[in-house]
Amino acid sequence: MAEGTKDEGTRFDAIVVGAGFAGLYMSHRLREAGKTCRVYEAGTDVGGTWYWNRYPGARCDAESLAYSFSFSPALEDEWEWSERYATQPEILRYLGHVADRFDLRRDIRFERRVERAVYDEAACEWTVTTDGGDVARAPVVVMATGCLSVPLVPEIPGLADFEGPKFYTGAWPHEGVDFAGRRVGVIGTGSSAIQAIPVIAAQAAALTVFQRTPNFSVPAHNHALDPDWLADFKKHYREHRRFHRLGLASGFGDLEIEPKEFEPLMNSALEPDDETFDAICEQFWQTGGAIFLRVAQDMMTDEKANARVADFVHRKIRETVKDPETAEALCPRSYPMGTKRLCVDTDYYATFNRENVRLVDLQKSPIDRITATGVRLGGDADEEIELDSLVLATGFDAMTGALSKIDVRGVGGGTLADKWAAGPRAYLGFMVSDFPNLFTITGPGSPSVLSNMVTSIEQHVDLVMDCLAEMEARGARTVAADGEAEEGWVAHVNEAASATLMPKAGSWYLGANVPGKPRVFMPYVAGVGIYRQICEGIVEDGWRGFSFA
Ligand code: N01
Repeated sequence: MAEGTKDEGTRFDAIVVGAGFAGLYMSHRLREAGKTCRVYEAGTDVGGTWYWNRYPGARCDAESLAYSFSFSPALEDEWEWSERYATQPEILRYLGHVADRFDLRRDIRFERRVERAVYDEAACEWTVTTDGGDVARAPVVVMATGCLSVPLVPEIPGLADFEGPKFYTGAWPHEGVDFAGRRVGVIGTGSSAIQAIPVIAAQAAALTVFQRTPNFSVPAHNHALDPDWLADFKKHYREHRRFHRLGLASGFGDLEIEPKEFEPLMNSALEPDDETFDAICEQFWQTGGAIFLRVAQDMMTDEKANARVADFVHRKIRETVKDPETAEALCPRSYPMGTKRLCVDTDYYATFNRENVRLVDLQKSPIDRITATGVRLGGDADEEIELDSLVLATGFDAMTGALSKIDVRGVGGGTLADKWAAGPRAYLGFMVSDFPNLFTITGPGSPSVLSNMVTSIEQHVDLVMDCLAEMEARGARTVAADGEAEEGWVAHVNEAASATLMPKAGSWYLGANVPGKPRVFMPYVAGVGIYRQICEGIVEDGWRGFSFA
């Protein structure tokens, strides 16, 4: 339980849960509008996902000049990003700077995990309680809880028996970990592992990577930002930001090629002859980053087109990884490329050429159990791998995890957990019917994790402020999503996903990584530009689908 002053029935205009990008910007906008606000944050400082994910090699896979706030040109001007893709410590420093610059810390209570939020229909007010004993009331609650903030503990027999240190990438020790001279095992090969593995391999005596499903990864081609280039870029920042908000790239950036060429280069990956096809793919590969998925218009809709691009990546893996068996095991084949989150790496595949690195293909040799001193493989392997340290890069209960952990009770005392028992339902991913005056920043049903999160966060926070202004203009005390509008939106989100290859992988987008979680494709696939236009249309139509009372 946290020390310090407690809120004891204190009333605010709004309560914000979380002090990452979303919570910070939300509290800034509320403050600017003259509203009182309390932010509760479980960590000891600001940062959200960047506070917790401190594993070696952690950096953002959206470009720093795009993955940063756009609301303040002065902030843009004064902050100097040092690299194309910022490291976790640099992003955390940036968020600390934002908190100080806009004097946001005074509204934040740290080391407070929100446990309950209960709506009182008569008073049109929420009561929020924390594990630090705070009780606070506000007409408005904003959930800025993040999409990837609840690390998963995998169900692997014997996990508790391991006697050496265990580290979760999503909750890494703040003091750092020295792997020098140690025999390290990494379980998982998602984005976190793919960033951590090359760095751990360079430190450890031996590294064993336990891979259940190989992931597609493209090179980051990260580099320091040239000060002259940066100064020139900043002259056109507004134009770039407009592109991030409205472009097809889901706000990711891809600054080295935009805004001049943001259309995919191939209408269909099936059209060009082999030489042209390879040359275009190579151009994208050399550019680096998640833009690779835009190499062809039909990349995410046509399985054959996707397979042709995947084959290019398989060839790249085979060219890089010297041991043919390891190279084959690293080639993803069980799902179309991009239907699991594309990873962006620095030297991931080349790391498997190191003498001290071994890949264990769990498809062939599954983990039988974890023992006190290592990992026992079953199947044909029947082998025990001795380990000193274990790294679990096993992912998150994504998008709904953080919200489901809070006991949220809306109209009639109904809980959010019950409402979402068969999968999340939210209007625009922004409000949930029966939960008036409660906003979900980048909630399920919005582009969120398929976009540059900062672009999407700013749009949702601005929409909250517009919604509060509309309430005031109408003299309303409550706003709520209509059940029918919500049903329609959920159907549209599913339909949009079904028109693509996205549901074809057992991904965390679908909740497939969490045993027992209903399989519903959670993010909205159509991109930030289209989503923004839809939201603007709804507002112009007098907030269609929302009821003010
Ligand atoms: O998690 P993941 P992550 N036995 O869920 C494996 C964002 N992010 O933390 O695929 C063995 O992707 C699991 O295997 P499988 C980004 O959006 C961004 O890496 O389920 N293995 C998988 O390989 C990303 O997508 C950045 O078969 C087990 C891995 O663990 C998201 O966070 C950096 C297992 C989990 O991969 C999540 O990434 C990092 C078991 N029992 C993360 N259980 C950047 O901005 C799970 N696995 C760069």
